[in-house]
Amino acid sequence: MSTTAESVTMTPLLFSMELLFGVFQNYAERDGDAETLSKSELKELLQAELPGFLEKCTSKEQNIQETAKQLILDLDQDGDGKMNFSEFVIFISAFILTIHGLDPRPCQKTK
Ligand SMILES: [Ca+2]
Repeated sequence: MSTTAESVTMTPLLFSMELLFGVFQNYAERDGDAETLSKSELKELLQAELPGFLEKCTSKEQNIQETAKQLILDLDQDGDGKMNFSEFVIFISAFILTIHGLDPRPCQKTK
């Protein structure tokens, strides 16, 4: 499989990178700003693509919307109140480490 007319060999890593960017864009473009995930776009992405994650990270005092908002606040390096792709990748990398047992506290990671 190749990506462009340049006939780049599609490796598993390149394929994963394209998939990750595609998932981000699919949700980010819903409000017309395809470069960032709003709080509600992030909530939709997490509920569809990482089922159970928001629920697991939501305390009794919070609702899921507040958890999504807190995730953005915790990861928001540029302070725009939204999640850009770089911030999304930081979140996903923490999640991958958790899956592989290298980070035992996925929800705390963002705090
Ligand atoms: Ca958006």
